Amino acid sequence: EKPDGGLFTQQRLLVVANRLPVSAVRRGEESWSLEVSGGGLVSALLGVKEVEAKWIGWAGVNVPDEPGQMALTKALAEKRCIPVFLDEEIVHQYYNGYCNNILWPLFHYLGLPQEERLATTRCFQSQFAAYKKANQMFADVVNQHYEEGDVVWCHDYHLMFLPKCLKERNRNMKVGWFLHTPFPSSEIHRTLPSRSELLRAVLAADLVGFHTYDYARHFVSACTRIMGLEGTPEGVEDNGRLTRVAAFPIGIDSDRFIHALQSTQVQEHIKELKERFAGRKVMLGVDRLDMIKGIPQKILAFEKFLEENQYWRDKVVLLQIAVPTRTDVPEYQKLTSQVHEIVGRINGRFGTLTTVPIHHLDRSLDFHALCALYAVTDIALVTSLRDGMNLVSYEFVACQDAKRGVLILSEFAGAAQSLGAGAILVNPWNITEVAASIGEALNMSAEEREKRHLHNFLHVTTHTAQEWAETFVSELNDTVVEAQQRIRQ
Ligand code: ADQ
Repeated sequence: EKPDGGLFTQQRLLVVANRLPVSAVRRGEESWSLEVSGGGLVSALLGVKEVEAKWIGWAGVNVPDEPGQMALTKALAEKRCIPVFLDEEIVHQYYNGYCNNILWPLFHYLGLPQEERLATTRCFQSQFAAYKKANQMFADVVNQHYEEGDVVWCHDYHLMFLPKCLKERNRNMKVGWFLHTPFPSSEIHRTLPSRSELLRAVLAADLVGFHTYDYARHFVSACTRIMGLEGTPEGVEDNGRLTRVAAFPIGIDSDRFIHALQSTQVQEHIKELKERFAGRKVMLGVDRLDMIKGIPQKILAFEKFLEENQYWRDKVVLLQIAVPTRTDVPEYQKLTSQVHEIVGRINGRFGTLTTVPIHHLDRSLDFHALCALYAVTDIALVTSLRDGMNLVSYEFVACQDAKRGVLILSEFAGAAQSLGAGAILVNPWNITEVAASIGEALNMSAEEREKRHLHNFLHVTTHTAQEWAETFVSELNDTVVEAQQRIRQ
């Protein structure tokens, strides 16, 4: 039983994230159609037992008029979602600017091109002001819906200011914050002009969570080195108040994938794919088209492999599925053309009249098609330059119980810490090493593949998204109870 017994059994969870797990399309002045996205976070939170979850976030659309806002609010309420309305200027400065142009590259150790760095430095103050304003707008909506005893769980780098905004209004609110990206070394974080203000805002939370122990350690070091606070095994202490800091590695809803494999839709896709690629080994990459995913590096490594292994040229195919994201940002447009150019060159070089070595798709696949692809794959290639965790590697393992394929995994993905023993770990910057690992995977014995797969499958099916969410929420409840006990003593 939980320390706060009865309260926990009826507890409500307010999940606050930049984006709601729905996409909204306007059909008329007061009419909206909504599609719920079934990502890992959604199933994770639906699976938290004894907690009723509500979502608070931006619906991803600009709704300047009141009738439209009211109609959308009503439609979202049926999906347990509460909207935060952000206007275009705020979205531009807060979301495109501070979040995606400053924090995202910084947290993934990616430098900006020189001219952009200077431009970013110039508009830094206005973007940071918009960031704080947007976080305050999220806090206002949380406050309107908060009831005593609720747990408030803030997500990701978009909302680092939120814990402070919430606690200023109500210091008894139970507030947790979780970061889905890496937290970089303190030497990187200290280059950020608003470094201390951001850290202090996060420290207002009761519990701060990261995917890995390393990210948690980097965060604690940033607090101690940049702000002179005290780091303890439990977290960070500031003037006698402890903020608990810990690692909570996320997982996936593995049952959803395992059950889907039995469905006729997936079985039909599998049959088609097997016929299509008969006689060839299938290698797979599934990524959002983002700099952090190391897609050009992956394709260049594949080229090197083909260059050095003539035998395999017509016996292996790389399927690279890349969903475009942030398509209005020039850097992302450049990345798309770069990938297209490399793929075109390699297909021109190694293709024949009837086959090409790389099939590249710029689009998202539906869940069943994705499961089928994972199931027919012999080698998954995850070459992120940095990645908080990387759930694609988990999804691949969940769908591989029949085939027992090999996972080639970047050592810079959080998943390297959990699936490292079963995968072949690589440095994605070293394309010679990645090319060699493709050869190793293709030649790996069935026994070795079996051993590695079973190790990873056990991990993926026991460290699920539901377990992740449950552990975080229960730890947050315990942390608050312990803090109250300390104060009473
Ligand atoms: P992402 O950077 O989005 O997430 P990841 O964890 O791999 O990265 O999740 C991507 C999700 O999108 C997966 O569920 C995958 O199936 C889906 N997806 C990707 N490409 C797709 C395609 N072409 N078609 C259909 N679906 C596709 C951020 C962090 C990660 C962290 C997660 C969760 O960057 O490091 O693991 O949050 O915390």
